[in-house]
Amino acid sequence: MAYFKNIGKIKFEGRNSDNPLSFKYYNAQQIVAGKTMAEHFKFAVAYWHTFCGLGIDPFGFATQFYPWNQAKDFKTKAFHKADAAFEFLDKIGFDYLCFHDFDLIEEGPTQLESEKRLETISDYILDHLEESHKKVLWGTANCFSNPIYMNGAATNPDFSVVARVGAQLKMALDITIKLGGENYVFWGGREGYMSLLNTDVSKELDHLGILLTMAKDYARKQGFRGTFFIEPKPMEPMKHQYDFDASTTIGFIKKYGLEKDFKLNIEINHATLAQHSFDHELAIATSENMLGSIDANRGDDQNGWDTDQFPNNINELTRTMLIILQAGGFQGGGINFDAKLRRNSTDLEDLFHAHIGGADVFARALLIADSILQNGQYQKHREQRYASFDTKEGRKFRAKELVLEDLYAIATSNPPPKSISGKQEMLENLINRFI
Ligand code: XUL
Ligand code: CO
Repeated sequence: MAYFKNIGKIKFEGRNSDNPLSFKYYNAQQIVAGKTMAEHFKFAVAYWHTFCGLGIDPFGFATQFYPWNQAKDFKTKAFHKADAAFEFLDKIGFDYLCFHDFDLIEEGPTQLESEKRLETISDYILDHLEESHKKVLWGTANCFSNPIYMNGAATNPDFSVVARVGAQLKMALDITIKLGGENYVFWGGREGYMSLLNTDVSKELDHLGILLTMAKDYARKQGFRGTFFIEPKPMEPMKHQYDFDASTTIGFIKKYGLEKDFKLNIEINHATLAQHSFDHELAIATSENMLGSIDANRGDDQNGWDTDQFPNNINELTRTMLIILQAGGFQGGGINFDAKLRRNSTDLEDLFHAHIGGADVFARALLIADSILQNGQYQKHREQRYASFDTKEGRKFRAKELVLEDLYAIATSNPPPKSISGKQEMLENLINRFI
């Protein structure tokens, strides 16, 4: 069945086109900095927001009555959703999907029943994938919606729940591998606490480390060669989540010896919830060679919630594309639009406007960042700022060949340091000149 009957394949028409259902900047096959735009971005559609979303918020019922969600029985609904997903991917022209296990089909009353259901729907999705040549950027397990996880999933104080998480992770890994998933994500929505009064933080963090190690070992045994990503978020739904931000998560990954297999999936709106800028999180991740993938969206400047709006800030994304380009791209991942329509955007074509806008703003940011890097003033300024470490003594310091007494000797035998401008405004102007 076709769901988006009045919409054809979205084409690149350039910035002068008046057609809202066309790309103005995203031209999949256009080469920028040695790669096509499609290769730079690996855009993915988030199954949960785009095909499962209903427009519910804490104060209101569903507003988005998509035709693929109307069947009464869960199986038909799952098949319809899959049809809609592949029609959408074909028309928007992105190569990838991301999903949680229970986005694909409604969770069953028992683990075994859920497994049976997922077996059926994944057979159907596999056929779609093979036919369309579309791919799975990453899969994940929803270990946060079911009430059994209200006290935590891997960090639950009850071992029987931890075992249940293990069973669900095994199932989600099996499905991701079956569907050729290129990566696997862990987002710890319930891994944290509501109150420290009832929480043993040290035990809980250990349990999380042990479970992630088990999941990695199992997937490797099954031949999974992709990368595991942890997606940091500081709070929501818990008061405090353990994977607070990039720095905290990198520390966790290293503490549990997972750095060979795990990288980060950085989400824009999670960065802002942690009171960071997105480029801050990317700079921290790339400084450790840990930028695996990103979840693209944006928050709201005034209220600070996880509003998951589609990205549209060209200045912010130019700064982030500068970091991503200089890092040589992502470690295995791409750009997943973990974003949803506002609940009063109720037309089917709004799904297209949202994804078109997201792809265009990234494409435009890529073109701008590439011109900035080709111009070279930006890199030159940053290099010059650290030029003193290229002197004989500066080099020795970086090579750890000096002791504190050497610094004392250098400092006392030289004139006092001069004041050197950081030139922030000049650099801000440089970025704006290219925008
Ligand atoms: C929640 C969030 C999740 C993860 C996958 O804020 O971002 O959708 O991306 O579980
Ligand atoms: Co996300």
